[in-house]
Amino acid sequence: MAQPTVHGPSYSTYVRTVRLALAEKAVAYDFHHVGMLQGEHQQPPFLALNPYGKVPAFTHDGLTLYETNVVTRYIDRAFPGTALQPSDARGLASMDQAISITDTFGYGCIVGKLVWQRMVVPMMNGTPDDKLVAEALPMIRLTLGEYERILGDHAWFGGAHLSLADLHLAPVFAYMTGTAESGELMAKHPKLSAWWARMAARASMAATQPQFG
Ligand SMILES: N[C@@H](CCC(=O)N[C@@H](CS)C(=O)NCC(=O)O)C(=O)O
Repeated sequence: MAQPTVHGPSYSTYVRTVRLALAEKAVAYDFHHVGMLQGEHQQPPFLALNPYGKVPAFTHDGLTLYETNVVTRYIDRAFPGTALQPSDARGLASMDQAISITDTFGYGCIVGKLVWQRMVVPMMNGTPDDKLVAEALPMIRLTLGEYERILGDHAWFGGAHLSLADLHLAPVFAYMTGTAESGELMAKHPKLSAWWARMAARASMAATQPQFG
């Protein structure tokens, strides 16, 4: 079987989620950089893979997929290696809940507002908008509280074993924990903090470090 290809920039959280799934399953893949900050994801070559212009896209043996949630589930089903989805209904529900919260609420306030203002704007020589950050904090607090509740006393979001939910959240946390606000935000959530320490130490995280420039 041919190797799959991930299309997108390494600095995208969603691209990193797909790469984490491949790394955790020890699947070899090709990585095709798409310069999102330069607008390449809105150009015809990438739009031919994902007409919605969002990274990542994923190709494998004539199959083209997009939407990270779809791609990571395909990877888990199509390739041998450790299962990344729990087999019990409750574990799966926790996994799905954490992924859905991230897509619907967490990504926008944590990456779209906090991380964007604190990291991306300064990288592009701009001045962060503190008002936008302040506006994002209540939703971030709510979301982190929900993560803490869903995790409960489990080691991972799907239960006793690492699951796709951990891989969806980790790239978001990797950026969030680099912001000045993170210490205060995470201090209220000891279980989530312990989860992040476990997750950040995995070899797959070291293998998928974002590269800028
Ligand atoms: N629903 C998409 C979201 C992907 C997404 O938002 N990717 C961001 C980068 S992390 C992106 O493409 N942003 C570019 C844009 O919105 O123009 C998925 O699950 O893959």
